[in-house]
Amino acid sequence: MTYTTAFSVAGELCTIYSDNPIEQIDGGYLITGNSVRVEHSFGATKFYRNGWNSWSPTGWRSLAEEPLRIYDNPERLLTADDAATDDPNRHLGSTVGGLDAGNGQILLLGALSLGAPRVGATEKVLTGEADESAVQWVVAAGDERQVFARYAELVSSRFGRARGCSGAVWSSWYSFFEDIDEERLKVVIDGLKGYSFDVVQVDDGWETIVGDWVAGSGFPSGLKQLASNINDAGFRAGLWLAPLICLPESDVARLHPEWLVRDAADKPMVAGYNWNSHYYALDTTREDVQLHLTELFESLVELGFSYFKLDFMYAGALEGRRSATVHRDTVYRDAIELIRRAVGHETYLLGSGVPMLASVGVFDGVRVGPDVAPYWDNTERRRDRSGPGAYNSIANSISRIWMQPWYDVDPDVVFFRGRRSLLDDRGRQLLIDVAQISGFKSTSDPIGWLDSAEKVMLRDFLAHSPNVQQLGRYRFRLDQRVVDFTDYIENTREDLESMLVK
Ligand code: 9PG
Repeated sequence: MTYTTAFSVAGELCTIYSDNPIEQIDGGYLITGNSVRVEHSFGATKFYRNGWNSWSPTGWRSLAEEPLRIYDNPERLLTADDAATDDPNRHLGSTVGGLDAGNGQILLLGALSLGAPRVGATEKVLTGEADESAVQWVVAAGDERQVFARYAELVSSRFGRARGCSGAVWSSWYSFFEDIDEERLKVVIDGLKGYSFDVVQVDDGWETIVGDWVAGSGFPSGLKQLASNINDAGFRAGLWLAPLICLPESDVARLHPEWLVRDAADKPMVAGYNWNSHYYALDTTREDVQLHLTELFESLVELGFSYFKLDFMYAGALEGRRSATVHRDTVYRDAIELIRRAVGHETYLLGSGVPMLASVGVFDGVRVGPDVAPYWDNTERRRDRSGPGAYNSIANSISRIWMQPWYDVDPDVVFFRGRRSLLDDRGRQLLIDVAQISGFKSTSDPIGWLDSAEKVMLRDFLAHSPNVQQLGRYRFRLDQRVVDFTDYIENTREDLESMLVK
């Protein structure tokens, strides 16, 4: 039997179809099942697509255009979105989707449960589908910001909210990338004294190899000394790890092949690509892997780290053969809960490359877009919204600002530096504005790279948190100033040509 409920939004009729009874709740309808349909009459309107993980393309795109997704790059697709459910011919996203009803009104369909929920749209119907039959959905319609807020609140009421506070973060990634060592960081840490940063986070490059989380040759004094150097300078010590993956050359992959998630041919499954290589995922349903992760994080906390940027975490939620046959979303959730138990509630957990929904309630902060870069965009990969660049980072982050009730929304770092940057003043100001809107403040600029005006700008950024009010989809008031991202996000500004890398 099919249950139906009709309602109207912006003067247009919508009808929900479900195999299970439809329950009316405050601000919407609740539906249970592995599929739900909402017929609409908005035609070729804009569709809100939410990508699966931190880096996945997210935002509004007309149904008349080609779907928002990663094109012509299967390696990037596997790393930066949900390759298992990707469909080049459909407007389809993960967990939540919406349609623009006009006049500031939207129709939203969002999942309240794990089980790989997806939302797709055509000019006639908004569809929810999932792997599990007990998935709960909400349909809500009305004012755009109120509808997103209602959905966000329903999710938090089921998944909780981690409440750690990061303060301002200095991260080594966007200045030195992997080229870090203890001497170089000592100079940076010295320079940061007197600036009101809370965390100095050492990014990728400290470890011997991805998978083996021991200090590499650039850190002969070891991790305990590194944490002490940071803590003694008055900052919390932060560390980057990708604890659920390993490169094929790592000790963990070579000595424990049985720890790896397997593919259908019973070979170690390729979980993604980076560092000029493919890499594997750990089977976190195994007790020995669980023990390995618990010991790893307990020891890192013991050494003095109290902030972790956990990266490439989506690999723990890929489809694959594991020792237990639970749904991949549950596998992931269990793994991050285990890490949370090991580090305790005083430690700040920032997720990057994480599935957005399954991370709610465990991570204190989550990266909501692809990597920023000191240039606006790269014309070589215009059809890949997941690549590094200021445009991609800003477009995703602003489109996910409504996730603030779930965790701190990390839009990635601000570049204050003029040197080693192709961003002009506008580009820099947009990054500053996004960071102020999100409230998550970070940079990678060593103080020694800044001229005196840039140092003043950085100090002002750290000292000042404007009152933020969202006025429209892409419009905000920061204290008395109105910032409008519309022309930038919709790519309707000709004058940004100068900031493109060609
Ligand atoms: C360290 C970096 C930084 C950065 C992270 C992450 O889709 N991709 O192929 C992809 C590769 C790398 C990447 C993001 C996406 O960078 O976001 O801040 O920590 O790892 O290696």
